[in-house]
Amino acid sequence: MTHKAGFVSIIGKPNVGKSTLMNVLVGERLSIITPKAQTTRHRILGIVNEADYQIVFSDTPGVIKPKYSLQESMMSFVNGSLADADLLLFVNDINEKHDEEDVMEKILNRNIPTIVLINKIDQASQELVEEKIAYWKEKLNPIAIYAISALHKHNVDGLLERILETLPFHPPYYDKEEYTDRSERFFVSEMIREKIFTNYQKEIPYSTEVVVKSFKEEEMKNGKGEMIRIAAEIIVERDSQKNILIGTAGSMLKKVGTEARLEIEKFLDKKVFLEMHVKVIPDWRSKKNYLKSFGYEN
Ligand code: GDP
Ligand code: K
Ligand code: MG
Repeated sequence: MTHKAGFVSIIGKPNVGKSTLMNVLVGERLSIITPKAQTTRHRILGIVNEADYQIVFSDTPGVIKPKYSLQESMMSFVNGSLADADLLLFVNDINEKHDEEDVMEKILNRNIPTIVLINKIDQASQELVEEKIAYWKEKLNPIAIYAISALHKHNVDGLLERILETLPFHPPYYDKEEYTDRSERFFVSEMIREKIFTNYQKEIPYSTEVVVKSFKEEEMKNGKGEMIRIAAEIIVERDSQKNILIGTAGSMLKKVGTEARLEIEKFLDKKVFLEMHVKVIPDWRSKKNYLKSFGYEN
């Protein structure tokens, strides 16, 4: 057996750059990225395939103390990803003073080889980088520490090699053609959610879920090739949120729809027709049956 394969979990506090890193490592834009905490709600696999190895990365939600059922489910995705991991990438933001005891507790409890990634060094001095390296060495004694900038793809090449060194010899877990476990419909709903995170303030992003109701390939008229017709439902918790989401004469929803469509067209490499409706489901974030139907199960 000369083929290596394994599961590598990317974990850390919210907003440290986990999703940015996963996309860089996989070379695909799988995970949505915004400046807001709790953008990522699921465990999303990103698979790197080469002739002699397969690395299965898991992007996960940032570790927080759950306050409602949706967040409990988000944390169970984190725990599930830890349970499967051959290797952990513990990401932190060099400029944030998070209390990371909860993440460290998860790591130290499990005895999984860990690499610490000190991210966003593009925004820090060399002194601070050295200080942090010493700090994490002392705190966790990881198998390696890398100071990186995921955003600028800085110091990430060496990381991939180090990951490979630690992975066991094992046959591939997934078909070597696959680069994720998620469907096109899932990524479409995530891209719409990303635009909601970047276009609205306060509680709107956190109160919103997106469900793709239909996804159909159609021949365009005049033999211009194929297009995809997508119908999506945006779910919020209250009528007032619905009004904000739609905006005056539908202006905000139109803006979100246009931005999302452009993103989806890039991703699918096809022309897209996107239709969106807003629906109110009171307190969906606390209702197990809705959470289940939206895929928040572990
Ligand atoms: P996550 O919540 O841990 O998944 O973090 P994201 O990947 O969503 O990133 C959160 C924010 O940090 C986004 O605005 C990213 O553009 C930004 N970010 C990520 N990596 C870096 C980096 O290396 N340098 C800088 N300056 N910003 C970064
Ligand atoms: K984020
Ligand atoms: Mg994320």
